[in-house]
Amino acid sequence: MDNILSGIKPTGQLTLGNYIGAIKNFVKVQNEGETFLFIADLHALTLPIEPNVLHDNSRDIAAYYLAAGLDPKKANIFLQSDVPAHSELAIILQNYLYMGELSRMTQFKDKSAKMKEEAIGLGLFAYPVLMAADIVLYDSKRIPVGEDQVQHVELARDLVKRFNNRYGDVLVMPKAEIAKVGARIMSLSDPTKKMSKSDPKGDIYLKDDLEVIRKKIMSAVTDMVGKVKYDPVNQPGVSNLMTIMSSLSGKSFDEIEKEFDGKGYGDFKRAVADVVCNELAPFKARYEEVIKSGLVDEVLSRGAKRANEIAEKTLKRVQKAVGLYSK
Ligand code: AQP
Repeated sequence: MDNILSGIKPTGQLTLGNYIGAIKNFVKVQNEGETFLFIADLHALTLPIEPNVLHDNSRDIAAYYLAAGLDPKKANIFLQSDVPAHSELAIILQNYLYMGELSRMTQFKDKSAKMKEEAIGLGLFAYPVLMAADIVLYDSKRIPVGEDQVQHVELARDLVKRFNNRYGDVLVMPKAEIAKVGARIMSLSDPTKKMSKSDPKGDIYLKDDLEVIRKKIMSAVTDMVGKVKYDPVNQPGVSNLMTIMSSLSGKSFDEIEKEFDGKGYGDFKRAVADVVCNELAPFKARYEEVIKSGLVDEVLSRGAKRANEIAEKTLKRVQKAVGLYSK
């Protein structure tokens, strides 16, 4: 069975996009191979963040992982910063990725677009280098991510090809896996933009009360067409709500279109809100139980122990390949 790796950066409160595009898939794949799920706290430092916020968000993600049904016996849950090999490997791998390719990364362009050049941190630019290190450390072939992270995984693949061409079969080739439905959940207020934890407009937060979630869905932007139809170009708002409904209920777009044929957007939105709240109500209750249980510390330390074992081996292999060894 192939190893599986993914992560979430603790830059803000998790959104329904993170839940559908990432966490739900993690729960599925944990039975299919040894799974490494890290909380990307080093990546979170690439944009300004308060220390207590970073710390609290990191532990919160671990609690949400557990609440979603991730089993620490199957999935190793850990903080990226608890495994020093991530940083050490990134220092080596940065020599095999180039400025041109890093400057073409969409995430870098989006996040730096409104910043003055003097204020753009090197870490933000070099983000994909650290991410490539994250990916290759666990010899993972399978990388379940939302659509926005595919470009970074592709760059990691280029790096592996380049590195192995030069040094032999040292690194395992990873591959991004995206969900068939729900790989890109859009903002409810601007459905042409991705729902993003660092951009509060149009977000549904997992922390939101169910009533707030209901209100947000009821006031989601739709259109003047007046028909529930999957057409992301002409009806992005309705299509986004259909995606949310489909990925949580398992109904196909065809089934949803038939169910709401001749009905108004009010009925449709109420049904979407029901599906979302039915899914999140037990999840939120489990999250509260996890917080009360005090399990998070133990899970993180057990996960880091196993992650360090594997990561150290890969780091040694890379160091040896490039000539960094004493005997
Ligand atoms: N809107 C989304 N739809 C589907 N999947 C999504 N993901 C994020 N937003 C959506 C997936 O969640 C995982 C964790 O993401 P991340 O924390 O590593 O960073 P991100 O992709 O940049 O997510 P955010 O929420 O937009 O974070 P910020 O605002 O900090 O940049 C990834 O698998 C991602 O694809």
